[in-house]
Amino acid sequence: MNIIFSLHLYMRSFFLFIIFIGFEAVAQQTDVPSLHHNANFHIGTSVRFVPFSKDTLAQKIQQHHFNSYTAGSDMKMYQITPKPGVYHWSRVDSIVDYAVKNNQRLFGHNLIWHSSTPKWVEKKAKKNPEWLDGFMKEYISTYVGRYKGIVDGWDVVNEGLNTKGQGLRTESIWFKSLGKKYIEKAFIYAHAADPDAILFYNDFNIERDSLKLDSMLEMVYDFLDRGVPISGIGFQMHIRMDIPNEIIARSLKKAADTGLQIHLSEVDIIFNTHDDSKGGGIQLYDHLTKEMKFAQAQKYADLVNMYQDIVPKEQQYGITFWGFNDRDTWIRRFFKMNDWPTIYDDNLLPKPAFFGFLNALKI
Ligand code: 9MR
Repeated sequence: MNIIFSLHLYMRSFFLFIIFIGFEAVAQQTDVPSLHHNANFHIGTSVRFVPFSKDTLAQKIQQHHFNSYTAGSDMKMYQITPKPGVYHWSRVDSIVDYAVKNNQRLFGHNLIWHSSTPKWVEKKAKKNPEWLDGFMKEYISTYVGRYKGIVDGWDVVNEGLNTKGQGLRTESIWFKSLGKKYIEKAFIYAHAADPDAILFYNDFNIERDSLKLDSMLEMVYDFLDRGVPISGIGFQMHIRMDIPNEIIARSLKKAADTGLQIHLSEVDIIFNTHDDSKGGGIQLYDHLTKEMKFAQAQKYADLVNMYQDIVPKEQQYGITFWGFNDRDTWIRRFFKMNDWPTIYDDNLLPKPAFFGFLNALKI
């Protein structure tokens, strides 16, 4: 398979090169083929609704390329229930209107995540750990129930595993209060509220950290054995140029072997590196050269090829970018470093990365 795979990639890079020469000079924001019209699976992006709803150019591009919408933060717990007993639905309702109007699948990100748990919930759970189970049940039932049949799938639990290596994230308030059972309970509550929703476990670095991947798979197989209603695995896929394709391919294969839906849920590709912590960027490259742009195009193409070749069609839930342009990327804000991880540039023009991705799509 390796030789055939490499030959296939080699041929693609040749065609890509020809296409760049033709397109780079003329490409306008939406004067390029639509990604989702050229794909067999959903193509999505995360969106921050507040700046986005006033940004007509970003909307035009988003409507042109994407048929799946993920909220970057607007649907997280700290937005939904900032105070005890209070639910803020109005922004989610506006997002639903936007997605429906533009024929986009709405993906729910996320229900339970240690990082988006409001302070008041943490405080209460510290005093009374058992309270958290009832709260979780009510939160998930109310939220998933309200958008039943509207939100297509949910990241039910996000980043429940340790940042690196084996095991669960034991310092999370959810684990501390309820033990490892909180994960399956979240799936059970979500399934009860909307039996048709596709329910994902979502995490980062599982494409490259084999110990972390194996911990996740152990959990997934245990859930499948015991009938816990999990239906998908989300690979966030925040990758770096130097993460070997062979490692990513092996991880995708292992996950696809579960038979579950596979979502590349937060895709971007950086050149620099970081230590996974806020402000932890390490600036290796401070400007983007033509060679780097083309290498990134190839990496985007490789990713699409691996997804299409390894994940069976009926398990391809889709590919979602974590923001579609370098101007708005979370990478710069979060890691405090410059980088160019996405498919559109700072001026909202398509990059070679865009053409790499597009050209690799098969219909
Ligand atoms: O990109 C998101 C950023 O705008 C938010 O401030 C942050 C906290 O809610 O979350 C970011 O998105 C994260 C996602 O929800 C989970 N995986 C990692 C993403 C980047 O930090």
